Amino acid sequence: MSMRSCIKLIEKYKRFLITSHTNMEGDAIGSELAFAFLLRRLGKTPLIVNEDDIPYGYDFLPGTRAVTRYNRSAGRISFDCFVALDCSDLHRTGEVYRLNDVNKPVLNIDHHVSNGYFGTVNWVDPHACCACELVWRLYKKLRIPISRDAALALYAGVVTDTGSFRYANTTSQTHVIAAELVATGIDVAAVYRNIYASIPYEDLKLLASILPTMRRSDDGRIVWFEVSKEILKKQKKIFFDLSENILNFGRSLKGAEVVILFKENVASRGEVRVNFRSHGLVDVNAVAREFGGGGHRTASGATVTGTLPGIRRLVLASVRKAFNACRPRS
Ligand SMILES: [Mn+2]
Repeated sequence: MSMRSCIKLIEKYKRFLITSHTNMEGDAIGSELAFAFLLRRLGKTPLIVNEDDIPYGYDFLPGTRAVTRYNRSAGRISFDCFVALDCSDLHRTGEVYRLNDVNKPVLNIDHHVSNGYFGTVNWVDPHACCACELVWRLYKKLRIPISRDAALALYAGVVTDTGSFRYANTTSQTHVIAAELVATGIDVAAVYRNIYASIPYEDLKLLASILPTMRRSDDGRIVWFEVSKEILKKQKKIFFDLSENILNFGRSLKGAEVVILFKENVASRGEVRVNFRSHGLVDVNAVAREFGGGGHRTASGATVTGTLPGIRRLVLASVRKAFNACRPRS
């Protein structure tokens, strides 16, 4: 199924409940907002409901104030169509998918190669650099002019999912989209400043305390960090995207191919979030899948039950195995 079935669904219904994944970032919030702007232009009624708050650094995006947080005890929200953006499966929405126990049609718009095709209509394109690219294509197809507000939201998604045009998912098309968005007059430097250059002092100190946990394999190709419950408990509220920042440090290390972050879950006992980044040689989506997770070839994650040392052993063994399955580099 494709964009065509997606458009048919949009045309058919009036009220849309839009959501994305937990641990929101630029692509999640950007695609939601831009999609909601598009629906409004079509005379539809969109409502964005998320499990999490708007992530730190993104509240400058127009429209974020109208975003609702999921509330189990709230009254029923009536809608005709449930839209999941940037979600590989429905459980990535947290509890929000429960709002659709009324069994309304589900529109699944995503770019994760691990997408489970859970929708009534599935528009999944792993070649898209981000979910925002798909929403941008909708604007083009429907010939809807991209307002500056929509451009800002889309640009935030493009920038964050491509690592500011540095990752392997950056294509000439990515730059074509970016050029068009910038031409609407958005303030590119302000986007950077808001998303990347506004880390609270305490958060940067926390990051500094985690960096010494860095270890690497003998050949230097696997690098990992560990965040214990104790470290996280010391600082109740963390505003910036701690995981992304740690992983970026690992990724910048010479010789590193795969970077792993092990983070103990503060809320639930014996659960560890494992995030993977790869420069492309190793498919970390496949590795994450072994542990019940998924994502992209170069960025993925899984939530694993067990102790941190035990999980570390299993995960490192699996990554080593993945290296052995790769062709040796010439
Ligand atoms: Mn994305």
